[in-house]
Amino acid sequence: MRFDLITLFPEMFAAVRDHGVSGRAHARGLWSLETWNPRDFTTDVHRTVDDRPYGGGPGMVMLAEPLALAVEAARAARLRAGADAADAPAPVVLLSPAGRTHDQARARRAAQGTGAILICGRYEGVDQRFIDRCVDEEVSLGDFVLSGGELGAMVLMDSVVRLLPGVLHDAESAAQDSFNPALSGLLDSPHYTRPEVWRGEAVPEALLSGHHARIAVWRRDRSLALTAARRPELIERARAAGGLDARDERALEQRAAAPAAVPSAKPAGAD
Ligand code: 9D3
Repeated sequence: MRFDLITLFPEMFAAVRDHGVSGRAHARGLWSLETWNPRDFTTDVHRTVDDRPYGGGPGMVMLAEPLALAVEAARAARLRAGADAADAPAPVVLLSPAGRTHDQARARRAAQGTGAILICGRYEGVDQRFIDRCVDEEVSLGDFVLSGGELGAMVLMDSVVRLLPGVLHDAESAAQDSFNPALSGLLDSPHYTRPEVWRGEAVPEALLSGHHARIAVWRRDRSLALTAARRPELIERARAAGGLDARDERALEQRAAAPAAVPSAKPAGAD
């Protein structure tokens, strides 16, 4: 898998290329990353990559031509490297607050492909004619404002690369397995490690029991309670996908009757 980043800040990508799970996978050759700076595709002495918006308004807009030349260079390099088949070019994706929101389903789909050319915008935006002519899809990270597309592109790549075969250790992969009953799209149960008592707080007794079935039931119940309290829409989704059995439904009913001991997610001040 190969990603080509169109960016004014190529140095930022060391974060995902050189660190952690994605960094290890990169070092092992499971994916690659190339950067293309629109500034290197300018022809004027000032190496201009942006200009003022027609119609007025705040901020600057990225020029179409340096972006288009950078995309064309990236596309040609991918073909030369054999990263894509000539008849199946990788998509050109613009990171944009106006895009469809990235999620795990999109990450899974992208992990089946050969990568992408990712366009990272800066300033107020990108000339719409470049988007119309060169971009296949726009992807957002969610409803908050970033200063540019680079962090979005890194989040997207991290979510895709960790799904590639051989990237995760066996243990990590097993935890991700969709057949793992502890998942089915619910939030994970809480985790504990040593010491058994920390600042007066003990580890839940069930986890110390050594009784595997009892531990599994405890985790499932914590997972259901946490999900019902924080992300009720995920309960609905799991139910619609057939991911909740009769015991799960009973546990949820009991929860609804007896107000749950689920910690608040701190802010909002309900505590
Ligand atoms: C005043 C209107 N703003 C739109 C919400 C302007 C604007 C803000 C931020 C234009 C571009 C940006 C830069 N953001 C991204 O490039 C971006 C982004 C984001 O801001 N939020 C969530 N996902 C993404 S992906 C790329």
